Amino acid sequence: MGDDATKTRYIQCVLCEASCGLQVQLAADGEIVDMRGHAEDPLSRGHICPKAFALKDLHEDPDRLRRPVRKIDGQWVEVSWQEAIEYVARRIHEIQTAHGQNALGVYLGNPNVHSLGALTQGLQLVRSLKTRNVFSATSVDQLPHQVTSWGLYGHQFLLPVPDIDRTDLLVLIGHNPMASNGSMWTVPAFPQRRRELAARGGRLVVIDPRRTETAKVADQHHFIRPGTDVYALLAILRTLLSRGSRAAAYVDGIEEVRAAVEPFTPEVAESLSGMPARAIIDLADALWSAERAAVHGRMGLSTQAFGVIGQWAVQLINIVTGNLDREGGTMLSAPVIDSVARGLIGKGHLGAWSSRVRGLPAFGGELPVAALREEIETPGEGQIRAMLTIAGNPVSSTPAGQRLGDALAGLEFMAAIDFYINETTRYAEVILPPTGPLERDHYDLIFHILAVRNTARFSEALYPKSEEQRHDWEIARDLNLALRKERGQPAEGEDLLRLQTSPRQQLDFLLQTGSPRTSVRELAETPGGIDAGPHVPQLPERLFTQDKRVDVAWPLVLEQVAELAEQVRSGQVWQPREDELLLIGRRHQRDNNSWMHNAPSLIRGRPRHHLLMHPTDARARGIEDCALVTVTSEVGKVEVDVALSEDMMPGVVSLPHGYGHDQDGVRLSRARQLPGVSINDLTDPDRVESVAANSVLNGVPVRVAPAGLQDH
Ligand SMILES: Nc1nc2c(c(=O)[nH]1)N[C@H]1C(S)=C(S)[C@@H](COP(=O)(O)OP(=O)(O)OC[C@H]3O[C@@H](n4cnc5c(=O)[nH]c(N)nc54)[C@H](O)[C@@H]3O)O[C@H]1N2
Ligand SMILES: Nc1nc2c(c(=O)[nH]1)N[C@H]1C(S)=C(S)[C@@H](COP(=O)(O)OP(=O)(O)OC[C@H]3O[C@@H](n4cnc5c(=O)[nH]c(N)nc54)[C@H](O)[C@@H]3O)O[C@H]1N2
Ligand code: SF4
Ligand SMILES: [Mo]
Repeated sequence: MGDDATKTRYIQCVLCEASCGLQVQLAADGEIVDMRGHAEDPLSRGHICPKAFALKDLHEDPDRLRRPVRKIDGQWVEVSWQEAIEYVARRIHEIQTAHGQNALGVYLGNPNVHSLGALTQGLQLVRSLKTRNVFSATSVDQLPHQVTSWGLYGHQFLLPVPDIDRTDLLVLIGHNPMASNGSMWTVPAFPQRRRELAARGGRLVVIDPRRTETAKVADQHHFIRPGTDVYALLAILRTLLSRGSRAAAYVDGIEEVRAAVEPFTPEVAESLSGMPARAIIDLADALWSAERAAVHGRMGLSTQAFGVIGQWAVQLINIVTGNLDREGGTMLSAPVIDSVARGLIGKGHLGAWSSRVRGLPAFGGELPVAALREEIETPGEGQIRAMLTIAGNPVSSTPAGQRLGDALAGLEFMAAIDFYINETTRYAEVILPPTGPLERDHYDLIFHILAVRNTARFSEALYPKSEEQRHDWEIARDLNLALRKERGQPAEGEDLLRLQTSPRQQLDFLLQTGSPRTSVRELAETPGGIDAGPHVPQLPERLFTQDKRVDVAWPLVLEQVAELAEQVRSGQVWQPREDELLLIGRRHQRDNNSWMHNAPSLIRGRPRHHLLMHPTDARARGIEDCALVTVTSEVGKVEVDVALSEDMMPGVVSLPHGYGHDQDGVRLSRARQLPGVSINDLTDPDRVESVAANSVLNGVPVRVAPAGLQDH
């Protein structure tokens, strides 16, 4: 407890998947006078990172919208909630009536999964819009994970996570948790957990084209040519299968896999990936002989052409070494609210429909966002003529982003649910701003599924919302109700009841029927929440496959593995041209995708927008450190400062994403002063992953030259 003048509150940070518990000291006037990681939190154990302090900046940010705005004659004008909601509902209704339901496109951004109200009333709104043109940040991110879990385990959210607290060998591929704090894996306090791994004699191995912050604390780091992990992983799998298989009794199809990976020798893998054959064999041996080992592949592996094959191979490596569903291996959580078992999240389905223009497959009710621009720009039946974006910034975060922006400018109507006028929402006609993270109640329906320990934590709003504000769930509810009124189909029965039940009440019901049973009240009175212990084995019972077995010989994947083998045999494997470098992304501890650059506490310090480049590549092009260079890809060209770095694999350059805010119409006074460009003005929507069309954001071929030189 604080002294007389201050009050101690326990909340949760929602800025990333680590989901840290925070201890906040409030002065009598409500000012945050101290913030720290909550040491007693059973999941996050006191962890905090610089972004959490920026929650205060976000809360106080004068650029953050608190009332709806409407663009009238090019000027933003504040309007009442009623007027704004009714107007948006009417325009959506008019356009869907005139051109069909699919004429409305929806884009859901990442922060939706970090808001309880977005997952309750927000998703209910999306369903009520009845369009097939739903897109989200999933397809520039973790789609291959979900597809792989669906294909192997029968449910897109049966996602095993490394049991870092008990493993002896942790292998991370295309993942940089020292900066990102973990992903598809809620592992707060990664640095501390990594130190504990070392203290018990365990090892960390990193495979990444950049010597990242995580690579620097690893026992071993291997460079790999971007986009070629699949060859190294198939070679590791092949080497393992030559030793044997420790797959569980519920696993079928190992022999087919053994045959399929036969062509991928460590030597073939070395020639394509740059990872030495010796290192591949040694890593396979280490995985085979470790008592307990866990392999996790993340952004770098997902956002490449063979992202699903790569994620499948990761699962197979864990399966074949006997580490799936085993303490110290990769394990499934048993969350108090089991959104998977209770059917709150669908199992997933692939290709039930396809995008109109390019025929890219839908997964789990969503189309790949790489198809969004062409769906807006290509005339014909089913063309998108209006957009609703919810907590998303696709102009910054999806391939050829600015071209998408140009397409948004040509829409008949666009609305956004967002509290910033940024690179995307500036194209909207109406913006409906929800309350911010400190003004709303929260419970993680998603990240408890991915957490390294079973816990349950409720986070109560630190501040009440002001009279003028609305929560995201209220906006979604009111828009839903207004739309139904427009349609002459008022909401009724269970639907209406759910619309009107606050997320907190819905949560309470879920907690009271959870396991172990608890309640909002109990959690609110328990700082840090309850600890339901470490993970325990749950397979095969928890599988969603019909026969409760795992068939690893998944035809879709094996066909592609055969195709890859054929490409290797015939020498048809894609290679960049001689003058091309491969562009990859990166994250920094003090960036948060595209949207926290207005926070003074985060943009302090040395600039970090640079193109990182190996000195050898720079020398070959006559580029000096700190010079201005042009970077040209198939779709765009940018000018940016270069920083030479031995941490880069030769032949590879890196830009962070979420930069480049200085644009007309963007109302982010501080972010606009930040140097940097958007990497997604270089990434190419035509480059998509082979199974589910996730965007290929890494390994993009580019040419780099000193600025001012004519570039041919
Ligand atoms: N090249 C490249 N591109 C990438 C990536 C990469 O590594 N490289 N990473 C990809 C990944 S992993 C992701 S997740 C995506 C993210 O892509 P997006 O989700 O499209 O973009 P964000 O930058 O997260 O922007 C979030 C938006 O939500 C708003 N917002 C924040 N909180 C709330 C809220 O509570 N409610 C509402 N309604 N709005 C809110 C912010 O103002 C901002 O406009 O970017 C992807 N793009
Ligand atoms: N500080 C901070 N934390 C964040 C975010 C943030 O923006 N800032 N964003 C959050 C979000 S939405 C997400 S999804 C997570 C993502 O978390 P991470 O998966 O850790 O994301 P990145 O830092 O982009 O790491 C991807 C790594 O893959 C490497 N890489 C690129 N191409 C390849 C390749 O072809 N093969 C291999 N093996 N590696 C490759 C890159 O060099 C990079 O180190 O982070 C979350 N946490
Ligand atoms: S790691 Fe940082 S941003 Fe992520 S939840 Fe924890 S405090 Fe928040
Ligand atoms: Mo993400």
